[in-house]
Amino acid sequence: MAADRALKIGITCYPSVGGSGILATALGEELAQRGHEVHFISYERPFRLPEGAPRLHFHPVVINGYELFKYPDYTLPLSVKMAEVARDHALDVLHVHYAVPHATAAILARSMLPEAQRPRVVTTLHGTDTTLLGRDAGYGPAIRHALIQSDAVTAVSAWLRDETHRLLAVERSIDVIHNFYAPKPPRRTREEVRRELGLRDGEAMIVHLSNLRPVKRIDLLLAAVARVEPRAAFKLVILAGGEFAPFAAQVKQLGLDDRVIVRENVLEVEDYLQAADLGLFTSETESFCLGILEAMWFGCPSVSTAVGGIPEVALNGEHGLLVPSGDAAAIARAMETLLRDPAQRRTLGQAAQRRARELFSAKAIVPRYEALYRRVCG
Ligand code: GMT
Repeated sequence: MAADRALKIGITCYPSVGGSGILATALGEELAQRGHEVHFISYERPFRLPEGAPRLHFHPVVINGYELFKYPDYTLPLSVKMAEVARDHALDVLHVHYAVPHATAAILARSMLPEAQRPRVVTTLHGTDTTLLGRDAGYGPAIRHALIQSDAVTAVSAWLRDETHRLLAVERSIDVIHNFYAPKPPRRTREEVRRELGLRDGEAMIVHLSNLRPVKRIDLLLAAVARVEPRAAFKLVILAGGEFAPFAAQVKQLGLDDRVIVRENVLEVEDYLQAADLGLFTSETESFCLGILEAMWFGCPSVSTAVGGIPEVALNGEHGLLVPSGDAAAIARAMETLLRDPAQRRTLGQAAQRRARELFSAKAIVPRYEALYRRVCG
């Protein structure tokens, strides 16, 4: 294959709010901008995927309900659609994000096709596909099989690579390709956003963005914020990619009603990130944590738990503060340190921004995926 021929790449990811789908969508957009033909295959259009962009296509997987099935099946219709798109568009590569069930479907799709039409399968592990489902006896062996059968496997951090080797005992090589972020230009100014949020002069904006799943430990985040003194010094803005209602009672009980502002399903996260002074992430496990990177990009340092791949994203004391997992008191102390010291916040934020641009930009990361595709295509 000519080294610089444009490739035809199928991408499957979860279309809903979540780091793996966000990363896959950004990768697809970047690949299309670089001249490759990109075909997304999923049950819904990924929520950040722009309409009408050149070389960017979407193929929905249609699921029919059958009474016989107590549990609806997605894997088989997905694999049939993958095979169809691979054949009709002569895909070079099927790149699946999040192993379950995408990698299994891709392996099946590949084996349904005659040899000359088979795409190479690249599987990117994002986190709980290894750390949660990989431990599950009902999933682990199928994940392991799909990883062994993939033409290449990548993980979004060295920590996740090592966890995958440890938990799934896959003896194959796993490439580490960290996540990247390519922000859209904010649509409003920092002042406009702060006005919308009712932030007074000198009041710091703490930001948390995630899908609020249990691993994010929103309970711990709120408990830690409730300990921070003085309360008048900050407001916590939660950009919720999931329903916040289950946490409303805790907010009330902690007396945080006037400190916590929630915005659900925000598409323009950049507007809020540019207005933020400090990020807060209290996850109990995290293979990378895109939210930290998104904040870093806007010069906003974070206080976060030192779990999983987070220490690969931000170094403690250099790009933010890392604290032990599960320790509300330590989280609150770290928050107070940075809330009281805008100069330190600025220094950490500037270093964080430099690191994000150097290591975790599209320019740094997308060529690594392109090189990987070319390697597996031979
Ligand atoms: O939310 C998702 O879409 C997947 C989720 C997961 O549980 O695997 O997020 C993971 O992928 C993100 C993108 O690579 C990472 O930034 C997150 O750290 C990671 N989440 C966990 O490991 C818990």
